[in-house]
Amino acid sequence: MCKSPLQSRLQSAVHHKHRAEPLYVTPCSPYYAVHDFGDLTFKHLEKDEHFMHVPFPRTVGRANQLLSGAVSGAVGAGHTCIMLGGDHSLAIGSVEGHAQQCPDLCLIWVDAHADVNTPLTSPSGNLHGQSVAFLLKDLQNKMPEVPGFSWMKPFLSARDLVYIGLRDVDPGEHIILKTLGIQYFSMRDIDRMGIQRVMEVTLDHLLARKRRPIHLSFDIDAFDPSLAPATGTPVNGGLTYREGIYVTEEIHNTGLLSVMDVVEVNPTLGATPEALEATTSLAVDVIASALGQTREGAHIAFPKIPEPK
Ligand code: EXY
Ligand code: MN
Ligand code: MN
Ligand code: MN
Repeated sequence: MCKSPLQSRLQSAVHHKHRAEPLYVTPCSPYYAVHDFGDLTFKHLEKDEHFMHVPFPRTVGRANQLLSGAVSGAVGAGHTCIMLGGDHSLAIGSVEGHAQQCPDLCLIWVDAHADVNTPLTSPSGNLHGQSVAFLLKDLQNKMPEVPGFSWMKPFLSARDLVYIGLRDVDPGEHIILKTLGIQYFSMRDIDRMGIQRVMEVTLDHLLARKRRPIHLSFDIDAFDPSLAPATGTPVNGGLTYREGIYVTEEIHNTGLLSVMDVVEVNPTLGATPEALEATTSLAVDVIASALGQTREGAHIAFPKIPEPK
């Protein structure tokens, strides 16, 4: 099977560090048994007219329905699940499938964008900028019925969601964030508070009442474009490497990571092989640190300092 650059890098990284195969992971410290559930094949539906100015609603809806089943199956079988995108509209199916197994999940959305437009606020119509609106119960009466999505109902409460890394929010999204009282940390907040405090408040907000499964939806465009250039909607002024890895380390340390999406890595948009390699290897580091790779080297037990014979 031909693997994407990200899959190959992940495979060798995970192989090297944990003697395993990707992509669904069952923790059994310090090693992981990893099972690759393979790629999902999505058919482009032929009769799929725009809904308002939203392109391909039925095709995207059907793809998400399939993905939802795959994620639900993986989580139901006891795996920690890593979903590699692909477009961030795939988070609709990923979070929905996760919620089938873990209805009390909470969601951490790391992104330059809020992806919470409804079809009525979206400037582009693109569904990758609307994923969260399909999930939120609190927005239900503001969402039209989009063809292709009748298989799902919104299930997430606004208080169960935190954003990190925002810096390109549409005015219609801003009013949604404020009206629903969603907790978010923009890049300005990160500049002001520091990433350590941001993570403390994030985890406190989501977990203080109850420890519960975390869904981490990580859009690679949360990073600065100098680090992750091979992506569709880069925005200047993003997370540094250290800030991004700190986010995933802290999430790992909760012991509650249940499903992780890594999305918007787009190999076709790497201007050079180096730009592509930089983006994919960053994605690998994000995944590895979310799964417990530490900067201190503590992720593999090394029993004692070897002595010369
Ligand atoms: N907010 C803009 C829109 O809705 O069209 C741009 C969205 C980009 C979404 C990327 C995946 O995070
Ligand atoms: Mn996209
Ligand atoms: Mn996104
Ligand atoms: Mn984004």
